[in-house]
Order: sequence, then structure tokens, then C-alpha cells
Amino acid sequence: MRSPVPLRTLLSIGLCLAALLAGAEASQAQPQALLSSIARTTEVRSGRYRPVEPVDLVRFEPDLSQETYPFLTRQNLEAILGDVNRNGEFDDAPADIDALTWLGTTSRPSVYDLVLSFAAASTPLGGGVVLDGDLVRLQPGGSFLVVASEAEISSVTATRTIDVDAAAFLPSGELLLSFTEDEVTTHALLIQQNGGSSTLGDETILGWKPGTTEVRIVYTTADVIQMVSRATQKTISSVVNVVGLAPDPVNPGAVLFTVASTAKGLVGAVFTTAGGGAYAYVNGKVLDGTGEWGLGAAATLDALLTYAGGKDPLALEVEGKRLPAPGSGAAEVRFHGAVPQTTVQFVLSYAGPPAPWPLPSPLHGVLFGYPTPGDPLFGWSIADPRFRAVADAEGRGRLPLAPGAHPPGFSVLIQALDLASGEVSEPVVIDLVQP
Ligand SMILES: [Ca+2]
Ligand SMILES: [Ca+2]
Ligand SMILES: [Ca+2]
Ligand SMILES: [Ca+2]
Repeated sequence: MRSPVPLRTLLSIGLCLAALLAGAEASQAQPQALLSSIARTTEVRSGRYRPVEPVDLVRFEPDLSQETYPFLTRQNLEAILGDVNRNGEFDDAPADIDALTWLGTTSRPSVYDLVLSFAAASTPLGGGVVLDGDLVRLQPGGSFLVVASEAEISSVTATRTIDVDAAAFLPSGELLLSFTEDEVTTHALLIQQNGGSSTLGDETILGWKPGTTEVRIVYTTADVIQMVSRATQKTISSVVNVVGLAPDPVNPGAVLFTVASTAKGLVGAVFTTAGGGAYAYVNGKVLDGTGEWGLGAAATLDALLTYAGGKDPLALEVEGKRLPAPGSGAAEVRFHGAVPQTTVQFVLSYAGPPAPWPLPSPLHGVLFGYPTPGDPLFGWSIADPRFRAVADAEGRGRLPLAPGAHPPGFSVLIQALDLASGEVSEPVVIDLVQP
């Protein structure tokens, strides 16, 4: 066995190559990528990837790959959050992300730039509670930074306990919001803007300038129904709920939105407020819900954002959560988003409390390493060529794992490093079953 190659050396080689690639990419026009979450577990049509779950964030570029790829999955969250309930299993991810936006400060969001809301209250490692009306940023190591709290939002809108189910920061800094349930307000201006009614329907799109008490209704329930009617060229009586919001990347000032109705023409569709209401039009594709998401069935998109796309992020998927017992077959970690036909290094360690360490990167900001340096699997995985894989022409590949090589009864954390781009994946944890 060769002596371990320090991860930082591998990374610096990767960064040199990445600088050349970045120069080549800059001259090409960038398509828009859509990042979304779904409301119910749905299969990906190609069958190449596991089912998409309500907590997963998936990435899709209309009219390009026609396939949905993971961006942040339950398995990533389990590794980043740690064994919160100390039952010995990395099984503590929230069940459902129901709102998604970001502050838009970098060219492509990392999972730590995203602003999220969950469908139910959740408890991170180290205590505290994230409420379903809170908007939070995931922090490396599994804590959450509150960007806007349920208490603030209910205070400025003069409502009671609320659940935010759609959010979008606009370039102006205004934060658009929608609630999961109909909410009663005592705010005089909101009542006035709501046609005299104190009940804000769950379709209502509110605007708030964070840090101030300035709040307004941007679109009433009636406005939303009218825009969807115009888009579908049908008389719609209900859209059930507004569940996703994002700035429209094609029509400055307009807003993309999704609804919870499962009616044909509404489920899986993305609407824009542009022109008084239309189906969104992104990368030359009309997002009317007819299969653009590469999913096995039309799915309600309960969280949405867009950004200038381009290269997929390096992402990992594990077939199942647990490796089989020794002798009963192998499992594999799949990756995509690597630079085609270049080498991906997998780095392992035994899983414990999340202890990320920063990897400053001139191209990607600060990345975080999760495997523990000094752990016996860490040095072994870097030194052993079996933990390297070459990406195919589409940047995909796989790492077969033979469970007999590891002691059972442990959880193993795995992260991938793309040597060509210098990018690292988010970690995943897999459990090795007892013999
Ligand atoms: Ca969801
Ligand atoms: Ca647990
Ligand atoms: Ca929520
Ligand atoms: Ca809503």
C-alpha cells in the first residue's frame, strides 16, 4: 500500500485543473437551473436514481438534460445533521422541505447558502427547535441559522402561529412569503389590501422587508386564481394553495409560483406573474407540468428557486441506506456532476458527531470536509486506488463497496472529491449491518 496522499495536495492539483476549465466555461451562455422540492415521494423516470423524497432538493435544467438530479438529499442531511436522537442511527433528517430561497450572493448556491423552511418542527443536534414557520440556513456541522423566525413573521403580519410554505428573496431585498394554512390577521393595511377580509388565504403572496415592519399583500388569493386561469386558458375556481415562489429569471420583476392543486395543467406546472399570468418559460421550455422534471409522475413542486445553471454540482447517492452483510452482495455509491473522464477520489471515515473542517477554495468559496483526518478509514481510502473512480462522458460513475471489507455495526461517512474541478460533494452516511 502506498503512503497516503494528503487531501490538500490532491485538492491543489484539482484547483490548478479547475482554473483552466473555468476559463473555458466563462465564454458560454448560461442556462437557468431550477432547484425544487416535491410534496410526495416520486420515482425518477429513468430508473437510474432512487426515488425523490419530500425532503430532497433536486436540480433540473429545462430543455437540457431532461433529467432530475439530486442537489441535497435526505442522505446528505443525515450525514450533516448527525445522530440527533442518539439512537445509534443517522436517521434524523426532517421529513419535508416546504420552502426554499437564497440570498443570491454567489453564482451557484451551495447547500449552506439556501434558505429553507421545513413542513414540521425539527430539532437539531445541540438542542433548540426549528419551527415550521422559521426560515433557516443549514450550517456545516448540522446547526441552523435563523434568517427569519416564525415569531418575527407572525408579528409583522399580525397573525398567530404560522407555517411558511413558500418564500422568495427578490433582488430588491423584499421577502415574498406564503403560509400553509389560511391565517387571520389583525393588520389594518393587510385587511384593506385583502378586500376587507381578515382571513389571508393560503394562496396569498405577502411581501415583507426583513428588519422592518413594512409588509404588504403582493397578490391576493383572487389574483392568483385569475393568473392561473389566464395561464391555463380555463376558468379555475381553486388552486388549493400557493406552495412555491421564486423570482422569474426571464421576466425581471415577475415572480414564479407553483400551486398544490393536482388538477391537470396545474400539477407540476410553474406559473409566472408576467403578462397577468402565464406558464413559466425557461431555457425555451414551457413549464406546464407535462413531464419536464424527468419524474415518473407529475409532482407538486412545494419549493422552488432558479439560478444561472451550467455544470451540475458533484453529488452522491447511495443505493439503500444500509450495506448488506458480508457475503450477501455489494452496494455502491453513485456520483454525478464530475468533470467527464476525470478521477473522483472517495474519502471515508467512521461516522460520528459531524465535525466539518474548512477547505478554502478560490473557485468554490469555502468547502467543507466531513471525514475525520486521522481516522483509519481516512488514510486507507486516500491511499487505496479502489477508492477512486473515473467519471464517464456525462460526469457520472460509481464506487462499488464490498461490505466484507469493513467491520459491521458501524456507520461510515463518505465524501467525494472531484480532482479535476476541486469540488467536494456533500457527505453521505451508510450503515454496515450486523453479521
Ligand atoms: Ca418538499
Ligand atoms: Ca438517530
Ligand atoms: Ca414550513
Ligand atoms: Ca401557501
